[in-house]
Amino acid sequence: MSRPVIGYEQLAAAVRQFAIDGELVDIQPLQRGHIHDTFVSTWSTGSEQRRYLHQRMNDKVFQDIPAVMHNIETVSRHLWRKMDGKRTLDGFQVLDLVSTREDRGYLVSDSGQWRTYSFIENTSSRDQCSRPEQAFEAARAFGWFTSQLADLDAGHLRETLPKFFSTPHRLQQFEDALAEDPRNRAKGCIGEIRFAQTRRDMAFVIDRMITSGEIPVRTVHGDTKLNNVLFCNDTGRALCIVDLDTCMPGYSLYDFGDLVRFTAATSAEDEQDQSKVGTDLTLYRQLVNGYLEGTRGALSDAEIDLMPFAARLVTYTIGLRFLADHLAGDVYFKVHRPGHNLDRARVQFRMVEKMEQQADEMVVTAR
Ligand code: GN1
Ligand code: MG
Repeated sequence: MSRPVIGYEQLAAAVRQFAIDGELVDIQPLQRGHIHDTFVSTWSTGSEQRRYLHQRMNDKVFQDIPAVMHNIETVSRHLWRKMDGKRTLDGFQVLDLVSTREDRGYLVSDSGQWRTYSFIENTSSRDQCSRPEQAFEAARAFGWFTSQLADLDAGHLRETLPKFFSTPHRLQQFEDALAEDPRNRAKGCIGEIRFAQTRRDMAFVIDRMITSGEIPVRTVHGDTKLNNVLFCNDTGRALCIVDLDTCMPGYSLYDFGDLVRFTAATSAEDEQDQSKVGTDLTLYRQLVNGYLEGTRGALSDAEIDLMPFAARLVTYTIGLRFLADHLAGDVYFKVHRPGHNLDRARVQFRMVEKMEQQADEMVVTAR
């Protein structure tokens, strides 16, 4: 989904509305995510320079921005309260939302709806692991995040994107897009459509277990890509979880499954060379161990047993979303080349296939 480009003056006008001291020195775009437009600004107060991260939120995707910001503020407040004035909690930092000069949590302006965070310095994010311990660290961080939110009443959070985590819902969206086929693209992806259809039974497993009470509803992060973890440049450890857009009631294994989908992948999410696609089992084991460590005994035996299944299910689910968006004409995810969403869908489905073959090696025995 492409959005209007924005000129420097408009950008500067928006960021100046936030309660930031000093003089604006520079604003640079930051390429991250498929949804929002992100920028980093630098401000000078005499000898010191500070940076801030600004996002123009995508209000086509998130049609209820007040609800999104309510969730982010609720989750952040919950974590800040636990920090009790300290800079870190169990070694993790928490995102610091900067208010507008009118003391609002976000800005509504002619150029869009904006939010701002203090930039967390001396950290980096990555799309791939350069060392297996990074997978452990990322999973530990997301597990920790879930365990810290376990005592937050999920009823306080709004469902900003209805049925976001529901695979049956994603299957329905895919089937609707296929039935309509507005761009006449179905004929170009028969193999992927077949793949999606032959695995449809898998879609209903988790929903059934939630309904029967076999697994609980928990507040989840909802977008546990490796690049949503900031690593400390000095220690190499995970320092901060970012992108709280999809913090909503869900099932915790969604987070674990999405971690595997992205972090244990042997290729990029949009790799065009199918021979590179797969799941790295060393990284997978690190993710399992890190997630168990981070959740600190909070997961039930049933949830732990489902970890390999969740990896396949979430990968399949995101594949359905990419394929549905390709069929619908690229209306949701940003695309940077023709067929981009189809490439992404292909990678997800190939990973599912590989994980089906690796099922025995993915069983979790540790508790
Ligand atoms: C989107 O924009 P980004 O990268 O934070 C999407 C996630 C998908 C992900 C796939 C709100 O996240 O659900 O898993 O792309 N976010 C939304 O890469 O739909
Ligand atoms: Mg996101």
